[in-house]
Amino acid sequence: MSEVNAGAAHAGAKVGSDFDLVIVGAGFAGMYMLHRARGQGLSARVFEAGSGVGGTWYWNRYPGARCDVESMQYSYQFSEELSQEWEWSERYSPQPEILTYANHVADRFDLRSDIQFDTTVAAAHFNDDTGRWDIETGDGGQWSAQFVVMATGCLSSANMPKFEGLDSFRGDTYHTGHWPHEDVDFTGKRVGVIGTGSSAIQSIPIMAEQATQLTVFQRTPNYMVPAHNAPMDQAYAAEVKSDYGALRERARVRPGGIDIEIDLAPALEASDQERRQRYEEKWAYGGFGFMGAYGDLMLNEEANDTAAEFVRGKIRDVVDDPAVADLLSPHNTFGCKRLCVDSNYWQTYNRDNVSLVDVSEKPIERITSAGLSVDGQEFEFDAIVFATGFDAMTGTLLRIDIQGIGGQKLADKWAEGPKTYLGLSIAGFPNMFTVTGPGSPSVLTNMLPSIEQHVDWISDCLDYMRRNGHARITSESQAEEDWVEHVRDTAGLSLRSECSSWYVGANIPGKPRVFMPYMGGYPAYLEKCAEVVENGYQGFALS
Ligand code: N01
Repeated sequence: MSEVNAGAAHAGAKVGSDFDLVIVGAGFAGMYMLHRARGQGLSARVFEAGSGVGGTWYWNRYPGARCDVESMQYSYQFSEELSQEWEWSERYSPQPEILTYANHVADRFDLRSDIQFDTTVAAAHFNDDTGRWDIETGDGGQWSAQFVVMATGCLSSANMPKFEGLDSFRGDTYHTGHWPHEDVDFTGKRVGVIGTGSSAIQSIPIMAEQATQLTVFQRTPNYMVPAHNAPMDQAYAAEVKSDYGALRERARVRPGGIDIEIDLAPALEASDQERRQRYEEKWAYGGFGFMGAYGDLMLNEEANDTAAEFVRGKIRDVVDDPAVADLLSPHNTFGCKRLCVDSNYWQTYNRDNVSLVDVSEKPIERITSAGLSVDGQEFEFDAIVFATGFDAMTGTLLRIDIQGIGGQKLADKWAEGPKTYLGLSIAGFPNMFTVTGPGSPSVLTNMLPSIEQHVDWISDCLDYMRRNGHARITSESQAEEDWVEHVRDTAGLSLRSECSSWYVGANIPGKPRVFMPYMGGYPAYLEKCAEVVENGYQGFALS
């Protein structure tokens, strides 16, 4: 490991500085990685494309953006003081509050001095001669580091479909994943929204309250469960804080790393009445806990249908116009695309100023100067909101020119889909780690604990290397292949891998269809990561 270059370890250092560690991204992963690296006496520099910390919460500022994991669970756990002092104001935190939290963490742990903002990483090449990474930033900066940690996030490359005529539109355009920092007011405007995923369902009810007319273009309807958001129950918050460790421990043994009740009993063994009652209870409580109603919802089509039909019934109950209710009703597998957690989404379609256009069979033909056209009909807008999601999990990594040993391009290696060992490391790309990379449970879990687990694993690994005099670590090809196969086999066991979701890259034309996150569950994954370490970094070559 190179000597700490203390003089270079400050933002504003001259081009050509060397670091022990370069971290790409200053979201929750990059910030914690920096904190751990400093604790180990490593010189580290974070490069961040945005002008501030927070990652996904920095960019996704659309109206109504909030976390769909409950506030008491969506926070760092590495500092008990931080956990105790921070107070969340709502059951589900709104984006501005999470961003304030991220900024508080950056200040509290004095992280900013080693974060270089407004800087993209254009290239990272492993230098076979020096055994270090040569890194080029978008501003032409050249840097060298022994280790690189890609803390680039799973949903950080916005997907803007290539609509014909896009540049001809005279009004304003917005992407939910790149929302402006200043307030956007749709009062008195005719607004078109493309997409009905989580970002759309959170923003549509708020935009509908402002716009004169809001028209939603829906390709695939989605299943929702209600959030029932409310001001934080202070008694509950105090109870959690009195033993935060117990909550974290309960979460660790859940498949999604979230403390929710899960009943493993099969849905089909219950009577219709029992099932109805169970679903109503879960519905009344709100949130992802609905998925824990029965153990076989994602394993058995027939069991899944019972939940799907229950939700369709809720749509019929809420939406006044039966034709609109029908259009809003999904008929694919419940929970196959990521479940949305909503606040008044379906109710919004009862408003006179909101309409729904089905583009499942007749897609949007083109964007025009005045709006857009579908099936020969032109819709005129003052603004169009693209709630069209992300090139998930691999998009951001592949936008960087990453080259490993012998100049092998990551884009070539992943031409048929991402291949990693544990979602942490890529064979042929030594001393590079990916936080919540493809092949790890990541997006199927509560992201913050998953991020911390990866960062802790990486930090412990760097410490182990230093103690044992190792300069290089790389995953072995066979270990990687075995893991990729295991990830694929595990995905095949669940109904989740069957539909056309961003989990399988189906939203990006030409992207290979591979179920990217690890479906074996958070506890099994934690066990595997620990076992690899216990066996002397099994599956890794250290030298
Ligand atoms: O993106 P999406 P998102 N013509 O990909 C449609 C996380 N998240 O930003 O389903 C017409 O889900 C597309 O249609 P289809 C969460 O993990 C978390 O909403 O492909 N429509 C779909 O309806 C989430 O899953 C929170 O047929 C087109 C929509 O655009 C992930 O981010 C909040 C189209 C995209 O939906 C992504 O959510 C928000 C086209 N050409 C997001 N192209 C939390 O609360 C795409 N669409 C933590």
